[in-house]
Amino acid sequence: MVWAHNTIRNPLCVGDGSNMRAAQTVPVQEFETLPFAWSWRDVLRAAALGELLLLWLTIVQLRDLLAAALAIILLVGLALFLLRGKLFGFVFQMIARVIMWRIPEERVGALILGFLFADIGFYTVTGAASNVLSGATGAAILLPASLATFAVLGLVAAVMCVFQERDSYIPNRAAVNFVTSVLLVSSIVMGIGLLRGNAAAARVLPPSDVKLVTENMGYSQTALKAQAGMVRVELDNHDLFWHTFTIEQLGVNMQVPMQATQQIAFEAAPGVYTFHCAIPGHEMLGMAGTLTVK
Ligand SMILES: [Cu+2]
Repeated sequence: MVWAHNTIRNPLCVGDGSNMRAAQTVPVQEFETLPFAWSWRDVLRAAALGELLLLWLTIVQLRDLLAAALAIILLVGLALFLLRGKLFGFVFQMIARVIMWRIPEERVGALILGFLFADIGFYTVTGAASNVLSGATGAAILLPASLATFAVLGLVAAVMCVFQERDSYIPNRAAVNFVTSVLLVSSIVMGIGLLRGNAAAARVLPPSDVKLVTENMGYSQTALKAQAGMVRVELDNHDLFWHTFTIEQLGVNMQVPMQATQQIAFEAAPGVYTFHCAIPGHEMLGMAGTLTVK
């Protein structure tokens, strides 16, 4: 009895055709009911290509150096993930095995993409949320929200590809549901953001004493001047990253998300104050200056 049962279940058997079909159609039927069949690998590949396209647009439109650096890391991760021993795969395989102690280069690729998407996702999700809440306009919502969408999709897909390597090849409902939910949420957020953004477009900031722009990890001015009393500083952040305008002596700390403009007002007595960006590493890259109050 046991043998007979096994024979029917074995797809390689040359027995009764109808039994064979019955045993094989179970998983196939499930895929046929899906409008699209995506595996986690498909999701990761699509997210990486989508993010790459957005970064490329950002490089061309904003001349953003961070976007260029991220795009290079993304390309390396994607190449390792896709080539799998083909074409240049041999070189990558050798490098990857030397660096990563014989971990297959494909998994190295998924890991690189995963860390990159975690990084991009962290500051774009917080940036998009902050910009939506502050009623920012156009690109201030669209850019972080679209980068965040692909980053969230890519991060989860990369985790699945690393930890469930075998199953990550199989098209599945969870992947399709996840992609559609993320796309739905992000289009709702972008829609709300754009509607609110248009309504808030007329919002005018009060005139400021100091106008600063941050671009490619630098302040537009590093020697600021203002009158004693209430000082108003406006910061227009053109970068893909968060920046701050921080004066520790005065307890001033204005955090500005990517593509956003913010203003802060504070009391300052005559003197020379140093300001800097409080994001780790940015002051070291030169994001610091002085504010002279007379
Ligand atoms: Cu900064």
